[in-house]
Amino acid sequence: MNAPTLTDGFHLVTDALRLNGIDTIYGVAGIPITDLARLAQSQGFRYIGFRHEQSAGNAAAIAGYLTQKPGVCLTVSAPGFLNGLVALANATTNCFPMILISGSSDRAIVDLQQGDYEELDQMNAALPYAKAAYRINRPQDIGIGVARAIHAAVSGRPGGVYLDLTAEVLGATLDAAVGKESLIKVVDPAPSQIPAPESIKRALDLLASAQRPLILLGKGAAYAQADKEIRSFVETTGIPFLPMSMAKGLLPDNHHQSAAAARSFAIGQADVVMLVGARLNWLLSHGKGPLWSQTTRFVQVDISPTEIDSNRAIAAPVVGDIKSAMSAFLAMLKPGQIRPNSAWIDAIGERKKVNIERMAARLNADPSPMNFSSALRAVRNALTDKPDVYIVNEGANTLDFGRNIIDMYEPRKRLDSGTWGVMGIGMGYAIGAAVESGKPVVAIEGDSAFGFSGMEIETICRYKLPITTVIFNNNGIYRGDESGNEPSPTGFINGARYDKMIDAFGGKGYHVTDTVSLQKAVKESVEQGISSLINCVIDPTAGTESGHIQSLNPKSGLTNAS
Ligand code: ADP
Ligand code: TZD
Ligand code: MG
Repeated sequence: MNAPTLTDGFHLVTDALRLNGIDTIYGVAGIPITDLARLAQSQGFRYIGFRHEQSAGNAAAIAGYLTQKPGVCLTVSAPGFLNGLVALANATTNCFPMILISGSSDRAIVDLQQGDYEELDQMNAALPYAKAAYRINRPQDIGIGVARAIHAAVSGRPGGVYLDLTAEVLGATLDAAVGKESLIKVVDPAPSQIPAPESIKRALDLLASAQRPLILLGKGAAYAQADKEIRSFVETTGIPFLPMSMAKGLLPDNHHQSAAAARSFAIGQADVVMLVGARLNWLLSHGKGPLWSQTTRFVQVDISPTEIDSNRAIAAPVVGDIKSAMSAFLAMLKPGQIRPNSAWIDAIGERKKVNIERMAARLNADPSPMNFSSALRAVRNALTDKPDVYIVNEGANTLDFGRNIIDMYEPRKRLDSGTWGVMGIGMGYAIGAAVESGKPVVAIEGDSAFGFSGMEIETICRYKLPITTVIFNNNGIYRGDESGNEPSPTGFINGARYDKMIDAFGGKGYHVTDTVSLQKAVKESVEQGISSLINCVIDPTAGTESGHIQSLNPKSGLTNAS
């Protein structure tokens, strides 16, 4: 009798991923997953090897956001896993679906804490930071483990899932036929969640009773890929809308119903606000304080029932997925049922005009050295005829000015520091966006922000990705004008030439000190689809501490601090 054909854990993992349509892996190789990465690549997976797991994880997370399929990050045990965990936690916080797969050491030794190579109880370390965490202990469970991870990542509110693969499981063999039988192709892992018709009616009635309604679109709305339905609801009702930063472009920023240039006014004066895939967290002042009126009533469309009433009372919760919810609104809406007061539309229009005029003076100035406004104007002008370019943006002032000045015209094109205001997502997000879309990316980076993932420019050059990284170099965190005997806590080397870094890897470096050269460099780099790094010199005194969120810095409790 012939011996049975065998398979092993490595093959079962790639088989299970491929069966579920996963074709890209972002990772850093090493014990015990090097052969898994090699095998995946030899089988036709796109394997993108990074210099640090956090960036690989960030790439996987943004891939999940852009595609609604979980992005996969592969790491080694303990330290590699922990490096990746930051990205997993960030993905969970931002509601992006991703799966962190890490190899782990011998369980028997780990559990008795006998000091194995890279020993750590990874599953339990991941649990508090992930939407779910699973460990696979037997090769015949790999199919189930992968299926559970996919369901957990994309169902309901998406998030990060940790999947632990012991070295033992990877190497273990199994009868190939038994192995094949054990695999699961998941069916409908992110099922439509149809909101109750009475919740739709309640919300429409509330909106119909409003004089001054406002729609607030968040990145959950962008993630939902309900672009047509959202636009149709906004345009049919005529309600002014405001995008949160990553929802910019869901409707174009130059849309006549956008209230972005009158944001505080619109939020403060609205009598009914409809939140669509946006949480009332710190980014919206928790719905409290001077920005908000205490009498405003809310509609909230969200897939997570426990989000409702988390910060303010929600008069009309609509729990369901946004695509189903917006379709249900459109189906139930009667012609002319919702009509914002024309005085409200006019007041927003007036306010927009005044604010845009006020901003124009600052935007059109040409100081030397450049400041944030003038440099961003140059980047914006380089991209006006290129709406399909992805924008990645992080930093403090670089982020705050960037959000306001760079207009977006297409959905899911703006990727930024997000819910945590985290630094370090830049190169990972840029690589993930370029790999998934094949489109050019412009990463607009504070010099500090860039430093967190800057080594990945080697990765960018190695894979010849069309990523233009623009470093807003003001010599430090927030600004760079402090001088003293020692380097200040926020200062960096003055006049650093970041552009020279990319020379080491064969990319193109630019050093620019004026808006004309900046605009030209961005345009050229994007049009040629090259990997480039633009060192953009910004006035070191131009930034403010903590950008627009200075108020979040704690103040000393000592009234007469000595
Ligand atoms: P922003 O930072 O842009 O305000 P948040 O990340 O705070 O956005 O909010 C996103 C919200 O969208 C989360 O509460 C999440 O539960 C919700 N969400 C994500 N995907 C969907 C979906 N497909 N349908 C409905 N709600 C969703
Ligand atoms: N570490 C991490 C992971 N995230 C953070 N948000 C911070 C530290 C604190 N931090 C900010 O909130 S913004 C910022 C840091 C270090 C950098 C700001 O400097 P920059 O941007 O050079 O990136 P600007 O343009 O100089 O303001
Ligand atoms: Mg800086």
